[in-house]
Amino acid sequence: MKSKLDKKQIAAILKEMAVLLEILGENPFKVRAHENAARVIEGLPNLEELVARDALISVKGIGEAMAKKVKTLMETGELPAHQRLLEKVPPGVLEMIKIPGVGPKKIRTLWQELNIISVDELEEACSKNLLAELKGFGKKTQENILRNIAQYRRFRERHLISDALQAARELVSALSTLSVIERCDIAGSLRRRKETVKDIDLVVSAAPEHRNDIMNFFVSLPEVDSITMKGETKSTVVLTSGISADLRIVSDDQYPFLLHHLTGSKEHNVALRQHALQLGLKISEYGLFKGEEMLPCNDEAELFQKLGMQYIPPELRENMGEIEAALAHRIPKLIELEDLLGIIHVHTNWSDGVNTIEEMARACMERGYQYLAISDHSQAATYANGLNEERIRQQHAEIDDLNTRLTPFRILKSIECDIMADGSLDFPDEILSLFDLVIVSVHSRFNMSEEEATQRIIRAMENPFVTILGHPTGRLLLARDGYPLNQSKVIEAAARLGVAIEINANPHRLDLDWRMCRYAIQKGVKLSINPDAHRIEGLKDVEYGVGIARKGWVEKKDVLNTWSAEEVLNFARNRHS
Ligand code: DGT
Ligand code: CA
Ligand code: ZN
Repeated sequence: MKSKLDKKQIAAILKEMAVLLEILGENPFKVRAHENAARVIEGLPNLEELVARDALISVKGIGEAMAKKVKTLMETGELPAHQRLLEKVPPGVLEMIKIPGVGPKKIRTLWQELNIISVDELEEACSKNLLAELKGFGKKTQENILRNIAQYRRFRERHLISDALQAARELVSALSTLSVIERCDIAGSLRRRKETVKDIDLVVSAAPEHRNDIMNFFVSLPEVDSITMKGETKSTVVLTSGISADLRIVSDDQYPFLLHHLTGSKEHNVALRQHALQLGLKISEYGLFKGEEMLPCNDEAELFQKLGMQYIPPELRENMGEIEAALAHRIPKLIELEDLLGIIHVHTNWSDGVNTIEEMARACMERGYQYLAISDHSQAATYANGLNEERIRQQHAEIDDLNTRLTPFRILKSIECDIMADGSLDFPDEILSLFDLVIVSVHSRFNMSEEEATQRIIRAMENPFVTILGHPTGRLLLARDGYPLNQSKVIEAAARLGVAIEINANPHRLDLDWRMCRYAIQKGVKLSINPDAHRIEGLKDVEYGVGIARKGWVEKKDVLNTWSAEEVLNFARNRHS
């Protein structure tokens, strides 16, 4: 049987049940049973196998009833007991759990005492000072909650690129079934591959007589939840995913200008218009004009050409020097997805991943890669079932065996080694020397000063067995800012020490940030575009990492995993031999 949910998803449902039970004021033992089970399950390396053998009950912390629940979740993807709880608690009440500082007990009080059933109502109550006198709250808590609601809103207004890109591509492929549509593209920040986006901007060209039909088709697509605005040339809808999408329709001769305008960024547009004015030209979303005369362009490339400059790839359009570079014909040839020869940094079921080493390796082979570096967690990461020395040796034996069977494909032995609070590493050098390459990352003690955190990371990179610094800032997009870090100093140290820096391509991270990538490559630091995949599907995330790299002006030569396995091995060895 293939599980419908992975262990993270199952644990998330159990955690949510614990929260719901506590909000409902149920037996604390029942609450704790769900919390414990969630924690235990997250750490199990072989959940699927245990369930298949009906052996989950033998695991400490899992009772008979809980084992049944987990089995049902695996087999069906849902659980009646969970559904029943959801019916008892209004969605807005549960949503309040997302506000830091607001736990289940507080939510229960707010709901029971003040009848608050949404984040909006909670905010209103705070501004009316209603929480100041409430038992278990007080003035300070009230202020905290207000601040945290503001931050929650700020995050919620934007979306991860992965969610938006998938939704936008589905809309484009639906629209593309209409034969009356001549051209159709994604524009806006999504086309520029910003790390998060406010909305989806789509552009279509078609003859005027077809506009109505196209708009009717667009607003009645199954993924549309509500229509914000419907007009003949512009409509806005909200998708069921909560992302809002704009569609603009123009005639085909105006298409390149509207596409360019809506791709932005606003700052790029303003600067480009400025440049056009110097040539006696005017650009707008409607066209390129010399006086009253319109200068036709077939596509964006021709538009840039008529402005006397090189084509500027969308990712660079942030008014960060791209216009000057295009005028001087110095736009670099940016890295492309096809340039990646190997995958570095994936987790397997040896630590907190879902798939086996062999499954991950075969998935990479099918996708045309030449090598895969397995980087499971190290022993300090107990929550993620990190590997100790003994398990490392066992894992290496398995990799050696697979390598003889899968050749010429190559599995590299790697580890995502925790950086301890003082900047030392989770393993001594004798063990680090067993690996082909070592990634080091921070996963604990985020509450350091900038100075301390920076020193901690630099100290870790000084170890000669370190090959790559993983997700340098530790940020989680739309959820958590990174620890304060002097990124310039870290980059300068990486350059001096010959350590590569990861562009963690997981859409929740995209860390190193693109704004710093450019500084890194200027300093000669190699970047590594890594999916940090915890399951096969995660491998595709490298696409987002490539987008971020392109935004950072990164070329093929700057990226470690555009090299052959042998070259990557040499890079790692050169640091300590
Ligand atoms: P977002 O949606 O916040 O992630 O970022 P964008 O860049 O997609 O922004 P959006 O959706 O508000 O507008 C799409 C594009 O339209 C934007 O990149 C450039 C263009 N645009 C919007 N407002 C202005 C403006 O006031 N002046 C100029 N020149 N262009 C604008
Ligand atoms: Ca947008
Ligand atoms: Zn990590």
